[in-house]
Amino acid sequence: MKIKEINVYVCSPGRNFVTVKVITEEGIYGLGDATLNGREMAVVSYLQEHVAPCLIGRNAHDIEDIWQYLYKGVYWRKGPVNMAAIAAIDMALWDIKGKAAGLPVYQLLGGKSRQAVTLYAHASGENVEDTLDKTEDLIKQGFKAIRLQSAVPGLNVTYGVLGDKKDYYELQGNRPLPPEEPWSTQKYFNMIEELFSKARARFGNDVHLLHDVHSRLTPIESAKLGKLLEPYNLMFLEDASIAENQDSYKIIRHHTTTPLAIGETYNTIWDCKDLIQNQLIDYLRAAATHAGGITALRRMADFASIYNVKTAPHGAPDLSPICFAAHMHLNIWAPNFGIQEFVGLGNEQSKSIFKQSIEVKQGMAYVSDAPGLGIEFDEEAAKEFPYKRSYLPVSRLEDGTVWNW
Ligand code: CS2
Ligand code: MG
Repeated sequence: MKIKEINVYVCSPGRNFVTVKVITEEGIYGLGDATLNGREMAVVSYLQEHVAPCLIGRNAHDIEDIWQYLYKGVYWRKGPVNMAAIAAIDMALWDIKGKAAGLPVYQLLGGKSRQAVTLYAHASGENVEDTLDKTEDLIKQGFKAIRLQSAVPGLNVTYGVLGDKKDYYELQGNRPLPPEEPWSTQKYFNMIEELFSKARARFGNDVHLLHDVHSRLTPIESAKLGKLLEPYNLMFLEDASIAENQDSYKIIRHHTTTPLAIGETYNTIWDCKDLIQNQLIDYLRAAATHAGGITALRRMADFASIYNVKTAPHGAPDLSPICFAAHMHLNIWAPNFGIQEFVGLGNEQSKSIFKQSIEVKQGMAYVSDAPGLGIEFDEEAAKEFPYKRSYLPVSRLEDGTVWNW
């Protein structure tokens, strides 16, 4: 099963996606996602110039050896560009192995630990009532877990809130330069408890509620928020604070029982090893595309399971349907799977490019038994949507200081 060709595609059906196709001499090919929002072309050139030439002629079945070769062989290991490139190759090799075996990837991991994957959907509104109305719609669609985000009065834009945009693609897809967005922790604290107290009053205690702080708070502010929201029994508070200093989560953990989730920006187990083994978090949000693929996420899931940490893979609009497909196989297998973020199966343009076999019903996702990852990529359709440089926003405090977006 020798690797004959590696192609890298960048398309922009509303937002940029980087797709890798590994083709073997037998004609079996695999797909991987290498999308790094705002830095896509760095990964494209990394793959084309530095990774692909080394892999031609290698045995596509040697997934682990190729992973180790790309991880240790670069010398300058870790980091978002390295690991997105390794991730895409890795996903493609698992896809190939599944197709060659005639089995879905989850069977190669160890089979099903459940029949379906629980999803959490996004409710974001211009104010508390608008967010709660959107929450009600999602509950009616059968979702059992919902992430609530609401605009912050006094700030002209807030993370996760669409504003006048019709969807995340329009919100994030066309930023020729980084927009600058304001942040005020005080204004945020003035509104956040109302969001969840009114949500529990309106919907009761059965629905799981989640919230993404998006790294905006210091550890002690996160501790204060966790305590403040304890009466509302969140499933988890995500990215309460940046954890480049993993010890900082000891401050949060000391003060609150609100479960904590983190990890969507992590590239290796080293970014979260201390958080996990010191049981400072409850959910690990690492994404296959950002953290080195299926091989890496399987290892991280096993490590996390030793410390009662569950997986809750990132599922934002800037991860391609190929990454979502990879997560589905990991999620249906992982004994310590917690929940999967879900922002829909894409827009009409992306659906014309990425043909997936996942079924979503009543807030649950069902992986197909198609061999490999169970997804196809239409190269011709992708050509209709060429790459457009686009950036993530930059956050500034009201005094102008750059902050965590
Ligand atoms: C967010 C992401 O979904 C989430 O949890 O944190 O949408 C994040 O903002 C994007 O992935 C950034 O590109
Ligand atoms: Mg997040």
